Amino acid sequence: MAQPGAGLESIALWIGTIGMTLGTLYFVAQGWSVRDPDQQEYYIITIFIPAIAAASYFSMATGFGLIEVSVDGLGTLDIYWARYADWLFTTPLLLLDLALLAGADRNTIYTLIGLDVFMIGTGLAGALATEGQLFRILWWAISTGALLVLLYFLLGTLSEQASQQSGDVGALFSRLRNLILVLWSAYPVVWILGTEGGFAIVPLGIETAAFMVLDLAAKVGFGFILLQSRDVLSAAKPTG
Ligand code: RET
Repeated sequence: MAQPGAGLESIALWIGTIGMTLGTLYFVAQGWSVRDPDQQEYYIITIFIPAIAAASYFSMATGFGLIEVSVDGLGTLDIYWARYADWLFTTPLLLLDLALLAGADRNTIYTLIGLDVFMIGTGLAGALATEGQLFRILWWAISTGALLVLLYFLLGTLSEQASQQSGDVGALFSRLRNLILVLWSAYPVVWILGTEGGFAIVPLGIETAAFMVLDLAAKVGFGFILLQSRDVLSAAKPTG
């Protein structure tokens, strides 16, 4: 079975495992005494985000989450498929947190989550594609297109709906939305510069460390900011 490379690759995966586990435990401890159902909703969603990632990182650190893919013209690539399993569930949960805060209507939530699942699914297709580098890059372009439309909806429709919330809710929403804009945009860049894109400008060890830092910030950092503002959470009201 494939094993993670020694050194930075393995260290990054174990830091990811420990960081996501600690993040999960911290959110559980913080949410233990919360009785307001509206606030509990955010805790439930936000606890599953690092919990799923902790399992995914554990699978990657121990080699289960890694496969070798033989690509025409590129040879054998080490592909961490478990990332996509993680992202497939956690990125919709992150969007759901943000949409609840914005008081988004159902159709906006479906659109965001649909785009997101499409983005991760086509990204996985690119990671597993064996037909040559060009096809991997085409999948990347399709996935990145979905990300751009998703970010456009965050800045447009969702921000418009959030603007109908009280000042505190709106300010928290803007902070978290901006965090997503910056962090999520970095993922396709790491992917195309890293080993998946076939250029391998960034070696797998550095790529693994970069994804780990991004994942911790996008999950634990995001949850930390969101759950810190308990009173604000119960002030967010559905608009649609
Ligand atoms: C992929 C494939 C290449 C194109 C694009 C991608 C986008 C990934 C994103 C992932 C976000 C992950 C988060 C994880 C939470 O911790 C799949 C790398 C656009 C945006 C936020």
